[in-house]
Amino acid sequence: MQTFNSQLSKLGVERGTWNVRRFSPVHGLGSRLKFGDVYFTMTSHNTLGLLFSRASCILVGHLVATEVILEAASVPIPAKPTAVFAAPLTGPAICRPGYVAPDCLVAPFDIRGNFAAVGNGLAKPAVSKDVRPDPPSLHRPEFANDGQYGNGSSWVSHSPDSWIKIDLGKVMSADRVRLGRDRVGLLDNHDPGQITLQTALSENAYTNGDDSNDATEYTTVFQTRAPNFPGTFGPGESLEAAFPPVQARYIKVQVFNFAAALDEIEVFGFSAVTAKTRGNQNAVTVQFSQPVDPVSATIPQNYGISGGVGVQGVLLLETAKVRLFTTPIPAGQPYTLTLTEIKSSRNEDLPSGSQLKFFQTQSGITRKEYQYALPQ
Ligand SMILES: [Ca+2]
Ligand SMILES: [Ca+2]
Repeated sequence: MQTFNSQLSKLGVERGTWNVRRFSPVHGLGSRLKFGDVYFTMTSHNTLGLLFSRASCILVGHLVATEVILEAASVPIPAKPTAVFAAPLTGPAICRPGYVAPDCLVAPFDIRGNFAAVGNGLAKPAVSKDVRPDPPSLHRPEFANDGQYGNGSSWVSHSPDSWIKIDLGKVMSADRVRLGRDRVGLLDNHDPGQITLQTALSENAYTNGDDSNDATEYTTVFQTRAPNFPGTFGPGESLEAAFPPVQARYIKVQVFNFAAALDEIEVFGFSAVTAKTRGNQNAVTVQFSQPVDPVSATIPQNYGISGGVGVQGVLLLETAKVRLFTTPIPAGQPYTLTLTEIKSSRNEDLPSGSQLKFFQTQSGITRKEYQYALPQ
């Protein structure tokens, strides 16, 4: 590991990607630092991902720093989370007693296929570095994977660059993590700042406040950076971070901002992601999160469509995408696709009860796909 340790004004920095290992400003949070022609706002004292445009460094504004240590970063390419639909609610939103809406609201949601949800029987309640102490009945680490959305069931950090970890209960093949701030009352504050996701196969101490050995136990699988990601959630927004499938038992989420709020952390593995007709009257294209087993994924009987639509054939379009050839799919109504008995190329099962909703419509379509030959 290459380390720079220098007075800022004398610092010569090579082009590349670096983490700020230690930063000792006389003026604190919010100070601005300029490297070449790229500005960074310092919101914490460590692990800030920086991309330097050239090998120079000057002081800007009132920033006075006494020391900076930079380490070459062994992190993935800056990644961008995708806005996705939140899981559907499965019950009414209720107000935790003693508080008013929208702060108090909690609501259960569909936890099928979600490795992190305690209610699915394996995962353990989340543990965190710290938690906002007030009000304790609305913010707790274990609320980050209790199967309920809403500020009234959230974790809020209590330091910059804090973390929260979830024990999935056993080693799973994970490929996506979904995060949000408030999927019930649509509060739009306490943004996370930049987010780092790490996974581990083992933990020496899965306990609140304990991150001993984490540096050797955990591997980064996803890390956001400006300007790819502004570090904010929109009102009610769910963001999904997808990464190559990784064997993991522990998921660690690090959030950059002080008082960052997460109402739930959801973790997924092999699953069906989207079903779209693409304007085709006799076909549905299904995208999976990982490559599929070409045998089980091309058996028509493993797919069922509501509304009396029959599946007559299945074509493997790509390693993780199939096209179902169907009886006519009348326009103007929603359908539910149910998937069973399908395995990934790594021989993992789809979560039981896997379903996708899709619409057949001829309006607003910007891309249409057709298939002229039925599979043999
Ligand atoms: Ca929750
Ligand atoms: Ca540890």
